[in-house]
Amino acid sequence: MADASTVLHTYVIALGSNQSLTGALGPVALVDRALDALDSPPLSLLARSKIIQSAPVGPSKRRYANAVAIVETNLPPPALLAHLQNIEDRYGRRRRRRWGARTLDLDIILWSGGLWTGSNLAIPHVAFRDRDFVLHPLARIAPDWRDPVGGLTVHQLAVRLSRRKPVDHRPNPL
Ligand code: PH2
Ligand code: MG
Ligand code: MG
Repeated sequence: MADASTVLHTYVIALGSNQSLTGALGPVALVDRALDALDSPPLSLLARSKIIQSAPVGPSKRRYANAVAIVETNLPPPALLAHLQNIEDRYGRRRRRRWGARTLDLDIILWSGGLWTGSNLAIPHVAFRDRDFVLHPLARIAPDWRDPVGGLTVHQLAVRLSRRKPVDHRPNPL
């Protein structure tokens, strides 16, 4: 039987940044560096999207640079999470407020193994079906990858999200 370290896993990773680390390392450069880190052992980069700029979702005011990547590795989900947090830390990530501005955010979105539920990790990522900055770049590089929960492809999820009515932010009159 193959031991755990020889099993190859494939993952979708979402990258985001909306804070500079230094004058020369702004959000786009940080996402670009992170893409290099996702192509260094024990990871290899199978595909990547372009880097896009997106309006912030949540309380932070600054625009984001976002991208998605597909990586192959022998790391199972908890070990990959630790590895990604290590890369975030290397690029100056400070864990303060939830959804606060961040120099680098690396989120596991999908996994070739399907579902994973742990105390600090859930795959698929709980919010990815609502995030155009994840679904639209991902639909360009992995349109046929299926959400193991609802069974829709990434392409179908992206189309569904762009058809959905924008949220009405006016106060409720009642
Ligand atoms: N990440 C968040 C919260 N809001 N908005 C955009 N546009 N891009 C992100 O990567 C992002 C966000 C939490 O990680
Ligand atoms: Mg995130
Ligand atoms: Mg994160």
